[in-house]
Order: sequence, then structure tokens, then C-alpha cells
Amino acid sequence: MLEIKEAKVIVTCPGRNFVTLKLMTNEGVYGIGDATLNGRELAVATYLNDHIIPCLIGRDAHQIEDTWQYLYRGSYWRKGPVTMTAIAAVDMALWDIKGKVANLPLYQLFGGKSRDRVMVYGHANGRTIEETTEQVGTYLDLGYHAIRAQTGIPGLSSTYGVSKDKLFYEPADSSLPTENIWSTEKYLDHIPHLFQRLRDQYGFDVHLLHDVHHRLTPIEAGRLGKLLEPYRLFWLEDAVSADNQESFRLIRQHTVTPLAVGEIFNTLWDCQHLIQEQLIDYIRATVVHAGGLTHLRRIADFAALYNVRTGCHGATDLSPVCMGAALNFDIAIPNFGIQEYMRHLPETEEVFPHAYHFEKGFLYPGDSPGHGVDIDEEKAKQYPYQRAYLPVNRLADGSMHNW
Ligand code: GCO
Ligand code: MG
Repeated sequence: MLEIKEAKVIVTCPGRNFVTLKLMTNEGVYGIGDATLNGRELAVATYLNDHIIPCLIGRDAHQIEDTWQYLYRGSYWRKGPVTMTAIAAVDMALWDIKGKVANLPLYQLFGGKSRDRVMVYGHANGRTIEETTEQVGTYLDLGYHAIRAQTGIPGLSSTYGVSKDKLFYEPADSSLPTENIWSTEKYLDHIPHLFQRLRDQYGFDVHLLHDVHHRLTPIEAGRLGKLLEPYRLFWLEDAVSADNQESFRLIRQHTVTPLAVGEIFNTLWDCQHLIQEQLIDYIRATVVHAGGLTHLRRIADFAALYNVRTGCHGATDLSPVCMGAALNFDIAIPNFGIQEYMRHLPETEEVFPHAYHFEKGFLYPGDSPGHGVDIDEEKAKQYPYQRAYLPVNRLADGSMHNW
């Protein structure tokens, strides 16, 4: 039997924090899984070390489905980001092992390629519409076919999606949460001008996307979707918080702008109604926060029944390990839509050597066995954990709002 013999959790900060699970077998083959939960990293590390690893030692490394059910049903306490991220890490590592034993990249185990490349979108942003427009030009020069555009709002000193460093966007930038101030009125008045400017300058051949980051009410989101219709967005993301899945019905009644949501979803139950009632067009759940490849494939199959396509979250806080797993998934499934790709810093890429590569707006998973990503443990040791938080968001009168 291919037995799980040893497991370790590696916490490293090559420019930002990452948590990685490494599972080793009695036959020497090992697999790794991403366990990073931005701003709550050590909670997942503890969950793995104290509660999961003791149950894994001695188990059959080939029993991926049974191990998933064991960790999900068996713990009694289901769901939630910490639990599902920990389960995802185990699942990713076990699929990695299976691929290595079979000597096949994971997409082959998922049925082979449905396409030969994965379209990605990059993040253009600036403090002003002019700056963002310039940045969109930079991404076009790099070969991108799809670009997310965010801009600063006049009268607000900072907002989501506008970074200091252009090609690398890192929101978790402080050892205690920084505070942003938000105004829905200012935002709604300004954003249509950005997309008008972008279409005037670059035409309609490029896909444009926008992330609202959960800040509107359903009726405000309906209004924004309607205002943006002339600019034909690829999607409008996280227009409202999806705590209440019914919110999307109201948005749908007012706009045909395509809707995407789900980067913070952890299970199929978080999006069951959104998908079944066709209230969204793209589901953003990804491998590390939605229970691993085993569960994400279940979400995608369910979504396919209702014409919902995937658009996996791919911000910098999802490690290259998650990206490698996501790309093997993206290239294999029938209802792939798009993959987010926020570039990692060079020091992150060094700690995580990977088989995937970017070329002219597409990512290719490569043909290494498993998910094709490894961790250099010696290099990882050079970058100790540093506490870092995402910002919080308040209205001008001090009320807490969604960040
Ligand atoms: C996105 C996301 C990110 C998140 C980040 C939080 O669409 O890429 O909204 O920017 O804010 O991943 O950890
Ligand atoms: Mg987002």
C-alpha cells in the first residue's frame, strides 16, 4: 500500500505569506498542497498540524475521495474557510501524488485536455482614469486578451484594487489592518467614465472586467450593471456580498451585464441557488478555498448543467501550488470561462518552481506529473512568516462597510 508516512506544514513569506502542506509516502513520492488563507494563515497551519495530520499518518495515499469524505463528514464540524482550506491542501497533495505515481499531469487524470490553453486576465489599475488607461495599454502590450480595470475615486484617498506597484498587487500590506473610507455615491458616479474611456481608446476587441468587491446593495448593483451595459463587460465581479444568494435575483432583474461571484465560497452549498436559478454567469471558487480539486470539480459539473462557467480566483494570495492545480483543472473541464492571474513576486516564483508558463495572454499548465509545482524548502526557510492583514473599510461617518 502507498502509505502516507509523514506530513509537514511549511510557512514561508517570500514577499507574502504562504502555507504549504507536504505529504510524504513510504515509497518516497511526495505531494504538496496550498493551504494559504490570507490574513488567517496560522489558523489553517494549526488546524493541519494539530487536527488533520495525526489522522493522515498510515492512510492509503490513493484513497482521495474517501480521505475527503473522512475529513469533511468525519470531523462533524463542516464547511468554513479554515476547514475547507485545510481539506483542500490535503486533497491537492494527494492528487499530486497520484499524478506522480501515474507519471501523468493531472489534466490527463481528469479526462485530458478540452482546450490547448487557458485564457487569463490581468489587473490594470491606477489612481486616475488616465493612469488606468495607460496600464490597460501595458497589459495589451504584454499580450493579454482580458484585463480587469480598477481606478481610484476622486474624493476617496484609497480604494480596493489600486496598488502602489503596478504589475504586482498585494492588498495584505500591513501588520495591523489599515482603514479605507468608502462612498458608494462617488464610486457609482465615476466608474462608467472609466469604461467609456477604455472603449474609446481600445475598442471592443479586448475583454474588460471589473471587481466591485462586495460594496453595493442589490439595487445599486443593478444600476451599475445597467450603466455599464454599453461597454459590454466580460463580467462584473462581487457586485454584492453573496451572504444572501437571493440578492442576485434583484440584480438580474435590472441588467444583462454578466455576473461573477465566489472567490470566498468554500462549498457547493454557498452557490447552489445562484447556479441552479441561473443568477450568475461565472463561478469564482478556486481549488484552495473550495475543498480542493475533488470538490471544485463537483461545483464545476453542477454549474455546467446551468450554463455557468468557471473563473477561478487567482490573486497573489493563492500560491503557485494552487495555480498549478487550477490550470490542470481549467484545461480539462468543459465549462471553463477564464482564469485570474495576478503575477507573483520573483522571490515567490523561486520558492515554488513550477511547470506552468505564461505566453501571449494564456497560461499553459505544462506536462510535469501531478500539478507540476514544487517547493524549495531551503529557500522557503530564508523567508520567515510576517503577520499581515487585509484592510478594512468604513463609510465617511465611521460605520463599518465591506472591504
Ligand atoms: C480578486 C480578489 C482579491 C482579494 C484577495 C483577498 O478578485 O483577485 O478580490 O484581490 O481581495 O485575494 O485575499
Ligand atoms: Mg475579487
